[in-house]
Amino acid sequence: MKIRLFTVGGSHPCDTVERALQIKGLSYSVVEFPPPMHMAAMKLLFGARTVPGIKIDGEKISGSRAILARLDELAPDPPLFPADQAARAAVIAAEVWGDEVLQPLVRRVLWPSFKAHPEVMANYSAGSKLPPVPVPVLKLIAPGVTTIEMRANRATNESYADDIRTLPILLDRIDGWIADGVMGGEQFNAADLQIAASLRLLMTFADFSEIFAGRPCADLALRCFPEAPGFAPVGTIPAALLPNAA
Ligand SMILES: N[C@@H](CCC(=O)N[C@@H](CS)C(=O)NCC(=O)O)C(=O)O
Repeated sequence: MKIRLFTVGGSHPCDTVERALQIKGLSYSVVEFPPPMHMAAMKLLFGARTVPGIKIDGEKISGSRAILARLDELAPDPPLFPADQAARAAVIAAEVWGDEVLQPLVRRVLWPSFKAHPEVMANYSAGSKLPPVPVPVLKLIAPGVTTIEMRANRATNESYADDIRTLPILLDRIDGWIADGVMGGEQFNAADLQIAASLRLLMTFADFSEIFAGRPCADLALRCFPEAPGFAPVGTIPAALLPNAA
């Protein structure tokens, strides 16, 4: 099987797919685009402007969930979805929530943070295969890039404050799935990969360390993604927006 994965460095749904490929022991190559250039390139190549996209022996698939489902058909072992119908439905429900609720929230938190602190953006290119952009250049292009990305992701000052305030409630929900055995088993399933990638990216923000402290979902994210490029120091997110750690 010839597999080419189309990504943006640091993109959490791209990390989800890459981890699935690794778990299944499939070899692949990566084509990485710089944001926001990927939108036009992906639209041209896949008909949809988002990453991840994948080409498997010429077959094009766009979207992390569709890709994981296809990978599971092509390489069933180890499975990303349980065989039992009820367990499978629960994993898919959590995976869909991770894709539709948590994943966009992460983008709505990330881009306004980068807009306010362009110097932090440079930390997130650590895992990139593209040549590094010097910090002065990054500071120059950051207003344009972050404005385009905020628009594309419907991120506003209001959504920023709301998303940060409600984060602990979302983490409670994930911890509930872990307690119920839907997520967090020894072998990672599709919901683990989808949700843990988002959590791991949020955990690169030192301001969230108290919110994540001692949570089973934080352990899962670290187990799933031991390494995560990027670091946002304390103060990247205004303290006034942070909810009480308790
Ligand atoms: N939820 C979809 C979409 C992923 C997505 O929105 N990816 C972002 C990068 S993390 C993107 O390409 N955004 C560009 C855009 O919204 O046009 C998936 O999991 O594949």
